[in-house]
Amino acid sequence: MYALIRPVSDGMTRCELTHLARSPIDLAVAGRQHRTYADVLASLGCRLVELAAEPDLPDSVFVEDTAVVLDEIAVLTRPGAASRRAEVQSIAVALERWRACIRIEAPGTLDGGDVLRVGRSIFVGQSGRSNADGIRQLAAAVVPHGYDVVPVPVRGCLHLKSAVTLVGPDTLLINDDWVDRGHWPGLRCVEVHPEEPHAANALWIGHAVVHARSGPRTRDRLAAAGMRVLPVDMSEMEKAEGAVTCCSVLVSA
Ligand code: CIR
Repeated sequence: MYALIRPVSDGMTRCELTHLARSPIDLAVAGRQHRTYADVLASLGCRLVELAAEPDLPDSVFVEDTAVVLDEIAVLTRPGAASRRAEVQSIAVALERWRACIRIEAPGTLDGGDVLRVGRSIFVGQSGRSNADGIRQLAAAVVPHGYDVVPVPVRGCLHLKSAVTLVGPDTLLINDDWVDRGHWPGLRCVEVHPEEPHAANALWIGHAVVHARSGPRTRDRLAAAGMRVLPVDMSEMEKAEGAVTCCSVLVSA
């Protein structure tokens, strides 16, 4: 497994914000947190591929939003925030080494943070970032490879994966206030602790779950459900509305 990552941008203090008020981001701390996050991925067997920093692209550490990588192809997104569209080019260059790439074109928009794959089903958040045309283009790209695409309404959060992520082969971590669990009738659900609405974003790799240290009560619930949880400090990314899945694009070799 390769993990594409990109260092924190020197411009991150000018990041996009949708649901949070702006608060000071310590770039030095953000850089250290990102390094630790990368070390955790490496400890789980990921081979790190670090892209060049992009000082003029404030949200460029959040590489997840730029691409959807499947075993068969990669779909390069057209992020919903115009300020983020230039992030895609360098990701495209990196991904073309491993996958045939298809691009989402205007007027479509799609953020990778809205895309949750569960087996051969690809759930896509109908968020402020991913529009109907973007979801239609994604379906046109992946249906020929045997996937089905299921649009999912979300409310109160930035992306589908702010509300729900996969933490095991048949287990979701979910915030029921932001998404309807009825979309996944066959799966077990671990619900976030009510005081930790942002804790539904977790990154499942192999036999471990990477999870933000800001969600200790939810972490207890994951541990009680039998998961090996690796907490990482993400405080500065969280001020930019980022979390653990957003900081990498995973590519199976
Ligand atoms: C944005 O609003 O686009 C960034 N500030 C945060 C993106 C986080 N991405 C993600 O959760 N996939």
